[in-house]
Amino acid sequence: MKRVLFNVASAVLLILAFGPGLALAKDKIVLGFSQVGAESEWRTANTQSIKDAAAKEGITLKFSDAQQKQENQIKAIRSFIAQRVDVIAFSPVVETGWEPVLREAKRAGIPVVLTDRSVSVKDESLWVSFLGSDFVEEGRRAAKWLVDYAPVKELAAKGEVNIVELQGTVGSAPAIDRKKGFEEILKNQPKFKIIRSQTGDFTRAKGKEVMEAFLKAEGKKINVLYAHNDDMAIGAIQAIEEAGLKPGKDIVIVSIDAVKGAFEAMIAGKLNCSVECSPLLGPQLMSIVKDVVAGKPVPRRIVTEEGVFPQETAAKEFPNRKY
Ligand code: GYE
Repeated sequence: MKRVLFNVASAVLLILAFGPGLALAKDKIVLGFSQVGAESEWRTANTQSIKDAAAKEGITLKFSDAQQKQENQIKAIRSFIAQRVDVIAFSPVVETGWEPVLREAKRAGIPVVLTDRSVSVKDESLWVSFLGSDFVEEGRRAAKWLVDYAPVKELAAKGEVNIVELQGTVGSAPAIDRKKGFEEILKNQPKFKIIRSQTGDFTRAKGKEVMEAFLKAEGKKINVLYAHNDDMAIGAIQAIEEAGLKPGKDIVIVSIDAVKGAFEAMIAGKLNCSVECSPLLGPQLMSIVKDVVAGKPVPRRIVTEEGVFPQETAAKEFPNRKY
């Protein structure tokens, strides 16, 4: 009897000593993350934030870069399902076309968290939480800044303000919403006209190429450039300079993201304003992932907090920027 008791006691001790460790090893959360690509400074910072936060939280991250292609994201998500990861998170390149693959994830019992960009699906039970910015509000902020900017006000007092718009990736949430928010404010401003609008796919190279075409078609008529992200604005700045014009002066430029490259352009006087969109979503994403795995309720929508940075604030703010 004594011996039996002794054995039981040592078994309990063994479990106490190694149990939690064993449990931890087994319970290490596996997160499958499908990223849009590496199209912009914003995206690179976003990827870094996710990788750093996963490492910090001891979450095993399976990371996949879709090179801006929806089909690659669908493949990645299917492979995460096959590997039976604990949670799938992704930043959907476009809004539509996700039902089939999200249904597969649901059937496999794997919760899906949306980060940065949202999807448009009828069945809202296909995802558990969406963490990211309010892109419509960013568009509104860009337009509000523009109509209040003194040199533009002067222009509007004299005549029309001709705007060209560089849109983000066709069908993506930020391109759709940033256009919508901007137009919503300008609707009440009859002097402000969007004379050309085309996609530059959120990249510098495309932003430059499309701006060249705008300049060829409209030349000196262009008063303002609204770019859906800083990278396209930076590409366009090159095109404007090559056309012999002064970016930030001959053409007023407002864009979105507020990445370091935008601050450098503002300090150089070539960009007039950048509306902030934070890519540092990693820490919040990991906390949602942990809660989902623990069966805790998570908010359906978490909106990132952001500001607006006009050129005159750039030099002071630059040292504080983290991306
Ligand atoms: O503004 C742009 C990036 O989805 C918010 O994607 C993101 C956008 C960001 O390529 O630079």
